[in-house]
Order: sequence, then C-alpha cells, then structure tokens
Amino acid sequence: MALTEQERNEYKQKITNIANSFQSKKANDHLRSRTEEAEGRLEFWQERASTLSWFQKWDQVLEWSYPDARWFVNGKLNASYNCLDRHLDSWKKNKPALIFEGEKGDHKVYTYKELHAEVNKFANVLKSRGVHKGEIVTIYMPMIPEAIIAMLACARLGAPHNVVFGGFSPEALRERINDTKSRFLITCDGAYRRGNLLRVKENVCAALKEADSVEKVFIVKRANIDIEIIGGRDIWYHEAMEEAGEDCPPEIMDSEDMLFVLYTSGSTGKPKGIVHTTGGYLTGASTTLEYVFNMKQDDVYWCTADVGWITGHSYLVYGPLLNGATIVMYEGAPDYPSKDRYWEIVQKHGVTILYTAPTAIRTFMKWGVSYLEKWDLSSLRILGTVGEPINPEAWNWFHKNIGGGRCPIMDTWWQTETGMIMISPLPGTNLKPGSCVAPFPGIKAEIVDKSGQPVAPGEKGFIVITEPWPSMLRTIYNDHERFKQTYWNTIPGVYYAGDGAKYDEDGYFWVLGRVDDVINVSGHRIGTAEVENILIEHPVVAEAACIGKNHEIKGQAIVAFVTLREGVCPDSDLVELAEELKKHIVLRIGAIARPEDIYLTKELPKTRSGKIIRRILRDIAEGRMIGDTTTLDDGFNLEEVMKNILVSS
Ligand code: 6R9
Repeated sequence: MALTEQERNEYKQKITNIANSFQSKKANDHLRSRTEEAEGRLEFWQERASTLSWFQKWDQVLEWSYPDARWFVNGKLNASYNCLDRHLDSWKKNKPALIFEGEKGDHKVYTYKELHAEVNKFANVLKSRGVHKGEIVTIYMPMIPEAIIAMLACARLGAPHNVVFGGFSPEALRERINDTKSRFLITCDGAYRRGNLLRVKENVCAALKEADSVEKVFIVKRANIDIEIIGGRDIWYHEAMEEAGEDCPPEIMDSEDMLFVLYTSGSTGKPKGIVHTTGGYLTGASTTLEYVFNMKQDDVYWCTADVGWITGHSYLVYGPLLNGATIVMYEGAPDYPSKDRYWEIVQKHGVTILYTAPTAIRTFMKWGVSYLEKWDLSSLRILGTVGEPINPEAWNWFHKNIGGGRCPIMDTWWQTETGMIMISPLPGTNLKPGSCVAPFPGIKAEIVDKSGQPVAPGEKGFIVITEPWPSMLRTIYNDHERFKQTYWNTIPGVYYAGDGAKYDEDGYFWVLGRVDDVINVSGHRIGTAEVENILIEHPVVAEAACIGKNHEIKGQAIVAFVTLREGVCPDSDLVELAEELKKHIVLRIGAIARPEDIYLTKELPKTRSGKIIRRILRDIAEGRMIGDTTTLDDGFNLEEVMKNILVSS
C-alpha cells in the first residue's frame, strides 16, 4: 500500500504547506486558534501512516479512551520490514544503510541489502533458540552495528526489545531484566571507550547472579578477549550466525503490539519501563525525521546518541531506516584519539545532517575552535540538538563554527515517553537561539498553569500535550496505574510532561527544564530518589538528599547532601569517605550518576513537617546567599547547617 513516488511528492508538498502555516512567525496565535484542526490532525497522521507499508490497513485512525490510545486500529505491519525489506526492490538495495566508525578507526559499511541479510540471519538465530512473538529480549551493548541488528531482529520476530544503556551498572541491568523477566539477553565480550577496554561480559555475569529468568545469552565478539562461557547458556553470536539462513519472514504485528520497552528515570526511585507500540511509533518517528531534518535521499545523517536512549531508538535506528537514509554510527568518545574526532568523521563521510546534544556542544566550545581548523565541514546542511535546553551562547557557537553560519539548528524538545520530536522548528522557520519554537504539525502542545489554563507570554508554566499523538507511550510496563497517575493526573485531561516552559511575545516555546525531582545530567535523566536510595543503603549514611546544580558543560550536575550515622568512626577521613560514596553510586548505577560534589553534614534543612528543603540545598551547592527560610523547622538554625558541613568534595 506504499505510495508511488509521484503521490509521495505531491503529498509532501501538501504537508510542507501545512507545516509552514503551522510554524508561522506568530506560532502561538496559530496554536490558539487551532481547535478546528482536530480533524486535520487525524487526516495528517493517517496520510503519514500510509507512507509505511502495511500488511493490512487500519479500520480507524484513532480510538481514544482517555488516557488510553489505540492508533491505526487493526492495522498490521512489521517494523523491520518497514526499515529494510521495502527498500530492497528499488535502487536503495545497494545504498549504504549504515556506516559504522569504530573508535580505533576501523570502519564498516552495510548496504540495505546487507543489513537486511544480517537482521534476517540473527532473527533466525533467535527464533531457533526459542524467541517468539511477545517475548521481551534484553539488549546490553555498546555502539556497534550488532546493537542495531539485534533490535531489528527482535522487531522482525515481534519480540519487544528492552535496550539497557551499555554504561549502566550490573545492578541497573539486573533491575531491568527482572522487571521484564527476560529469558534472552544479547551482549558482547567487551567494548572500547577512550582506548580503554570495558569488560561488558563480566558486568553481565555479575548482573545475572540474581536474575534467574535469563536462559540464553548471545555474545558478540567485539574486543576479542578471554571471557567465561557458560555451557548451555552462553552462545557466541558469530558461531550461531554461521549456520543461520538469510530468510526469516517478518511476523505480522498488530499496530498496537509492543515494539519495545525502554526504562527511564522518574521522580521516584524505581525506573519506569516506557512501552511503545508499533504503527503509531513508526509513523511518528519516520514523519518527524523526514520533516525536521528535511531528509533527502543523498543525505548522510549522523545522530550521536547512544542506542541505549530514546534518541538512539527513534533517530539513530527507526526514523532514519524508515526513511531509507544513510546512517553514521560512531562507537566511541568525541575526544579519542583527539578532540577533533567528530570533525574528522564529518569530513570523512561527508555528513550532511548532524544531530547531537547541548552538553557535547558546550564541551567543544570549551576545547576551542583550533580543533576545527583542519577539517572541512562544508558538507553539513542541517544541525539538530536534543536532551536539554541549549543556552544561546552554545547555540551561536554551534551555528557559527560548525554550521558555518548557513545551517539551521533544529532544537528538538521531546521525551522517552513521547517517542518522537514534539516541539521543534522546521527548516525554513525563523529561529531564535535557545527556543525550540513551536509544536510539530499534528501535535497540540501548550504551556499552562497548575489549573490547566494557558499562561500569558513571559509567564512560567508547564508543558502539556492536549491531544493524543501516534507515538505516545501506551503504559508503564507492569504498572498502568502509575502511568495514569504520573502523566495524566497532575493536570487532569492532558499529558503532563514534567517540564517548565514559557512563551515569548511571538508565541515561541522556551523550555526551562524539569520541574520534578529529575536531574538532567548531560541530557540523561536521573531521578534524585534513585541516587538517594542507593546512598542510604551505604552503612555510614543516615539520610541523603540530592539536587541538580547548574553546570557549565553538563547543564546540571548531581550534588548529594549526606548525614552520617551515629557512631561512624570519628577519625574517619571524611574526604575519603565522600570519595567512597561517589564510587558506591558509580558501582550501583553507572558513571553517569556520579555526584559532582558530596556534602557530609550533621543535619539537613527541613520544613516543619519534616520535608527536606531542596531549594536551600541548591543555594548552598551553587554558592548563593540563602533565600527565604520562613518555612524552616522552628528549631532549625541555618548557620548551624552551614557550620555543620563537615566536608564537601
Ligand atoms: C529525547 C530525550 C526528556 C527530558 C525532557 C526535557 C529534556 C529534551 C530538550 C529538553 C529542553 C530540548 N529535553 N529535549 N529540554 N530543550 N530540546 O532527551 O528524552 O531522555 O526522556 O529526556 O529532556 O527536560 O523532559 P529523555
């Protein structure tokens, strides 16, 4: 049911016209007078869905029973078929789908035909070992092509994937395996990062000690190191692939069947398994990639996100492959072997679209422009950012030095939960550095106060989405009640994103950051409660409170305030103790959660009702004068808190 090339072009023109009118300079005026667009919105998404290949067409575009949505009801399709097979009967068969750049400089190219063959083979491997439709498969991998192959092989079989970021600790991996009760795990022997060897399989073995559900572990040989192989459980990927056939028919999936679960931090201790389904998710990911980046057939597109995050799912894997694009995937760190590695890659592969994070841009800024001089960046035509607010200085630096003053920057606001870009300019929109401009066509987002009323320009409010969208999360795995409470109950009737924002006088959106207890470190979400719970488990810790302080490069950094238990050896070296607590967190969550500072203190500032006042902790952490203290507990003496800080590291 795919459209012909001509239909597609005509249609594209039509949608571009709609998009441009949505994104007029007075974006907000438009937003407010958009009620009549409800029908247009469904029509828009329906037309977009028909650019995918369906085995059976849907009966209804949307079935909405607040807050439960079903998109493209009774439609049948397969994600891996859409990403691969449908490109094979055109010239795209021999087009590079994936250009992999290893940290050591090794590189490998897969055409669509080759990627299709690998995915089919691995799907057959999984199938012959018992993976079937509906079975959740956990993937714990570094940034290597097999991570993408594994995801698509799962999708081919209708087995939802549960990708766990390769930098997470064994404990974080175990938690995600146990929540999904995965019987299958795909991983590798080791990985490289900044030239160092990471012993991935050792982490896996540690995780599996208390994760009984896992029956089979598939291991990709990346680092070629000696590892322990457990007979009957561990299977070498390359050995299994040798005997696998290249033809594995795609499973026919319902539009609402689960495509994947991906865990993200929330304001309580337990990470939430965000569930995405098939038809709506693919429609959203493919449409936004095509429009936001104005994707053309000869583009070389590089998204620097790790497959372990939603940006990796939607814009490294699904979005680009659905569009038949050529993807660049880089294994390693931006400063290895030297600080110009990204620019070398841009020149080497002629990258035309670069999608990255503000934290990376601020790091490049700090390193200085001398690292750019050697490289020709003239192939670039569009830039994108995601993950956190971008400050105007970083925006201008990116625009001038990387984009040569000619590439528009798409500042894209969205979340694991939204599945796709929700608020963003389109190429051609008038840009303002630091603003993500306006909702994407077909999306109804607003900034409202606590009671759900739109705020006036300049006033702070909360981002809400007022109409369902195709790639919206369907539930939290195993916890539908929490899904309803977290997202749909804070401001009844609408999806509550947990972000603060304001409009300017032209109606442009300016995102201010999280308003809940989630810290955004270098674009990664970390729940304060998650870190606090782990600190409290340490034998010296009585109480712990974490906050995010502003950080020049990372956007926010974690600062932990800890009171010690009575009787902790009075002679302990407190600086060393603080270091030990940092290590404890790294071990239990992963390096991304390492606190920047730890304050060991005798007490924490609390309200009369005993709630820790994080605002004061933030003041202390950022070295500011302490603000209003009228709500403090009566017997509480702030000077004492300050004096009682035993050590800060
Ligand atoms: C895609 C992704 C989501 C949170 C979100 C917000 C922040 C993302 C942003 C942005 C300002 C942008 N965020 N994009 N803030 N401007 N362009 O990052 O998903 O990891 O779930 O994080 O990231 O605070 O709520 P996720």
